[in-house]
Amino acid sequence: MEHKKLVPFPEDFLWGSASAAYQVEGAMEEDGKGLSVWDEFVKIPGKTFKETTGEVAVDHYHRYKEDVQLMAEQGLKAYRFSVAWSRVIPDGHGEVNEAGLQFYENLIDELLAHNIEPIVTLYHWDIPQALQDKYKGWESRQVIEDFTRYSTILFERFNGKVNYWVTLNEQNVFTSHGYMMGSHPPGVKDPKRFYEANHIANLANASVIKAFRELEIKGKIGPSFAYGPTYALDSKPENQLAADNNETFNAHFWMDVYVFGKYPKLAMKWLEENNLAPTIEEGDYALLAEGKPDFMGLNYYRSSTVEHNPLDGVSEGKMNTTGEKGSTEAGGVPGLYKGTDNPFVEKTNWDWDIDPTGLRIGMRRIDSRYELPILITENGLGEYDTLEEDGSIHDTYRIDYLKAHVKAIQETISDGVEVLGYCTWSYTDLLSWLNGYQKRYGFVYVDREENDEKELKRYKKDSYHWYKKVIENNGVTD
Ligand code: BGP
Repeated sequence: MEHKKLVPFPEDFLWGSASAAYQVEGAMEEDGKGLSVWDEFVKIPGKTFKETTGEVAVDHYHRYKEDVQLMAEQGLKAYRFSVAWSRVIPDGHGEVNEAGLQFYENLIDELLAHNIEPIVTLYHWDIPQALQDKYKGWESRQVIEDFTRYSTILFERFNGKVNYWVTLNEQNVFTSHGYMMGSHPPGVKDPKRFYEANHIANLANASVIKAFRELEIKGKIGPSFAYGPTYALDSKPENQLAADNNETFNAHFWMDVYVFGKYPKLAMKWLEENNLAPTIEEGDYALLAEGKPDFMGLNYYRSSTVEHNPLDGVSEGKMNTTGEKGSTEAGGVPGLYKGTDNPFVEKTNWDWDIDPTGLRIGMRRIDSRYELPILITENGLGEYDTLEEDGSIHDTYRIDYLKAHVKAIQETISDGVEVLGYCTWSYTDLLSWLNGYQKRYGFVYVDREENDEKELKRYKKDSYHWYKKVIENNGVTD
């Protein structure tokens, strides 16, 4: 569908950028912060690229004013960040640490003073280690109450200052990596435990949204979901079926629960057949039904392409966490689908498909099925950057990537889809969970390497100046 004339971006469109606590803050044990599962997990040899940790990260905890100053100068309209649960409640369920809350209040006030809308993520993967030790974190229903209490403390403290709240960041990613692939904490590889923990996370998500409504907190709330559309390799019906399976099991399986309060029938049938269905207790569906969000937060990086996978076909693949192009090995689920190469798109050095049209397709699919406004909570390009001697960084490839995605958003708006805003990933460079510091995403370069923090000095990349203009011109990219 080509439009003769593109509809302009809405006047109040949120041109933003994002980060997450563990990836930027550092100050691991400062001002009473408790440890999170990530603080501990990264100590296990071989889990992260070159054993990198977020102990110091990019020191945003101490440099937040400098970072907000850079945002202000750029004209940024919104900044999405996450709160570290263990900073606010060090052991996850006991006493509140006022110094932790104060840090976030200072950050929010600093943003507001510069007319930057704070978008607050309640959970970006860093559950307090104490809860992991006490009751296995997301595997116990006790987490529902603890997570709701923690969230309520934030709602009440920042009510009126924060208008956009994100509940769980990429529930599909933290549960599948944490319990199926063993690559995120708690490092478990057990499909049964994965589906159980995921169900509990669904209940926690709904419970927090329910509390938000009951307390009549101002603003909008919704999850951030990692989604990219799935394509079939070709028009062979078996491959189309595989694409269908992938959408059902990797997208509807979460978004249906958020919006409709139930799992897709097809997926539940398969889970039951394979003895993997989560335990549903009385009252679960009633709670899920009360968790309908105000928007769908969308983290989009890439689309994926699949083909038929026989019952004795491949399962586990291999991730590229080194930046050696071509080192990914596609995985799948026997009997459902397997990943394959899309010959029509370019890839990054980490083998992620670059596909701006995929963003448009994805948003249209979300719009048709869920009829909710979309807030793009992440989108960006992880690449190697070079700091030149004069302090410049010529990241043309990032500008190209972002420009194409901004255009795709405008086309999607022109298709009639409601899009509230666009947060790029990320504002400053930061720690990529499994890929160290060399996989950079920011508008602002941070001078540090995997195991050398240097001075953590900030430099504006070319993309910084480019985005400044995009914001000034409300989406006109050149
Ligand atoms: C998303 C996460 C972010 C961020 C991003 C880039 O899944 O929400 O926290 O890390 O992906 O991914 P990566 O760092 O693996 O390149």
